[in-house]
This record gives sequence, structure tokens and C-alpha cells, in this order.
Amino acid sequence: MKQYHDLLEQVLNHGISKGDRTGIGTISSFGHQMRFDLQKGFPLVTTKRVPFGLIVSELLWFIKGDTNIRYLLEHNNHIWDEWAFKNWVESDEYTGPDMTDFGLRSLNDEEFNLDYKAEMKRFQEKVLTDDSFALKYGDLGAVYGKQWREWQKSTGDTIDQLKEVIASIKHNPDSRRHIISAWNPEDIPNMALPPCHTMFQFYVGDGKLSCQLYQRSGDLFLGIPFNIASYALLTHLIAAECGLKPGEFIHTIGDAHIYSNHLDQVNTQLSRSHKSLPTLRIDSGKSIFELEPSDISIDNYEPHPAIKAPVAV
Ligand code: THF
Repeated sequence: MKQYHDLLEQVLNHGISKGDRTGIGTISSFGHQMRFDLQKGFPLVTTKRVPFGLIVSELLWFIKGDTNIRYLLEHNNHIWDEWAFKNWVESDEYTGPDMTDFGLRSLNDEEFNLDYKAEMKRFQEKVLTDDSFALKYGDLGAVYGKQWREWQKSTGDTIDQLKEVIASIKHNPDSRRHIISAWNPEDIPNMALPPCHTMFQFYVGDGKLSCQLYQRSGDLFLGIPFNIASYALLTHLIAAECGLKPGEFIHTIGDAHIYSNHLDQVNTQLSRSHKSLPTLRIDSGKSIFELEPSDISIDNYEPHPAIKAPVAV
């Protein structure tokens, strides 16, 4: 994963200081590309432990077309909690302590952080146990799963982009239109967060399936290791579905940034040496639409220890 360290170094050394939506501040640089040959091992970062199980349950959640965090909570996956929580605490029905700007305040105010944690725990319990609450406040709106599987047409019916792309890869491999878009301008106001991975394209050559992602915005320390592994996994799954071998994953990023409160972590990570890449194991002859998280695992992953960092909301 030299490509990933090179990008961290490039942004660290040549990026510019830039404010952002979250108020934390970043070092940022525009327009970068990394290539990963999926024949040379599975691209899971080895210079810190990356929780692969969370990547699997998030990707299967997208593939199911689900947009409600209940499924993620059932799989102990909390990476989307803050965005659903935000809708809840900003709603008229919420009567607990004021949670305005909880992302920033939980970092800077220890007393507030305790209230926030208690409130978040209550929220998670309610999404898991109360169906009507979950329907209303567990849902992130028209995010990835919805656009991939049920893009809303003006005529009333919907488009299943994932099924259509799998069919076009199988029946018309040379096509230059194997594209899935999550960027639906009309639906953006209905999303908890506009999609960061906005569109991706598949390419078939030499019996191999490659994928290129255009990501408009990338949190290099926390999000990008997840995004690389997630799209590499998706490429493996679709290749298996279509009887192809995995080729390359090409990751193109618009605003590539390091949050100002991740700098110590990035420097720690850059001081570590790379280990050999793990391999992916998919235990089933199931179709991509039937896979369960327990069907997918990783072998020979011996990374350096995890490095904690706060996520910007
Ligand atoms: N917002 C920001 N600021 N960064 C992101 O990476 C991001 N995402 C998704 C949506 N908004 C984002 C959410 N994806 C983690 C990883 C991916 C996320 C969100 C959070 C994270 O905190 N990872 C920790 C482990 C967490 C855990 O164990 O629960 C890590 O150390 O990797 C980009 O798609």
C-alpha cells in the first residue's frame, strides 16, 4: 500500500490549509489517483489495523439497497450513527439536552461528551427496538443503497443500477457504459450526507474486471482505507458474479484531505513499515444479492495496531 502512504505524504507536504463544513479544518489537495492490482493481494492498509468486518457489513448494506442504520447496528457497525443521530436531535420530537454541534463539542467539552454518549446510546437502543422510531430516525434518506438499487425516475418507477450493470458486464463486456452513479442532484436535499463516492465504472479486458471510482471528497486517514477496501471487495464480488477474475481498482479522488486533528496519527502511521497484503476469502456459491457478512473474511492480515482518531461530523 505504498500508493496510500505516497498520497498521505503528498497532501501533508504540498496540501493547502482549508476550512470545511465540519469546522475542524483540513490540509487539502485536489485531484489524485491510486491504482491497486487486485491480483497482488487484497488492498487493506497494513500500517494500522482496519476493521474489515465493518467494511463488509457496510458494503452488503449498500448492495441490499438498505438506507436504515438498524442493519448496521445489528452487525455492531457504528460508522454511520452520527448522521442519523443528527436528524433525530434536530427534530421537533427530540426533548433531551441540547446537542447542537455535537461533533465539535464532544471533542472539546468533557462534560458535554458524557451527555452526548448517553444520548447516543439511548438513540441506538431505540433504533434497534422501536420499529416506528427506526423507520423515521434510523433512515439516512436517499443515500447509496437507494441510488444503486432504486434510482427514482420521473415516470414513477425505479432503476436498479446494480442489476443493470451486472447484466451489461455479462452480456456486453466491451461496453463503455458500465456505470453506477450515486450522485442524484434532485435527491441531494433528501440525503443525510451527499455521496462522497459519487460514481464508478467497470471495465472488462483479458477476462478481468476492473473498477474506477470517482470520489468527490476523501478523508484520507479514516475514510479512504475503508473506501479502497470496500470498492476492491465490490470488484471481487461482481467479478465472481460475472465469471471474471478481479483486475485493478483505480481510485480517483477530488478533494483529498487530512483533518487537522488527525496529523499526529498520520505521522505515527507514516513511520511504520508495510506488511504483506492479506487475501480475500468468500465462502459461498451464493449470488451477490444473497451474501451474508459471515460469508466474507480476510486471511493473513497481520497489521500494525489500530490508531484511534475522531471522525468529523
Ligand atoms: N465523514 C468523515 N468525516 N469521514 C469519513 O470517512 C466519512 N465516511 C462515511 C461518511 N462520512 C464521513 C462514514 N465512514 C470511520 C470509518 C468510516 C466512516 C466513518 C467512520 C471510523 O471511525 N473508523 C475507525 C474505526 C471505527 C470503529 O471501530 O467503529 C477506524 O479506525 O478506521 C466515508 O465513507
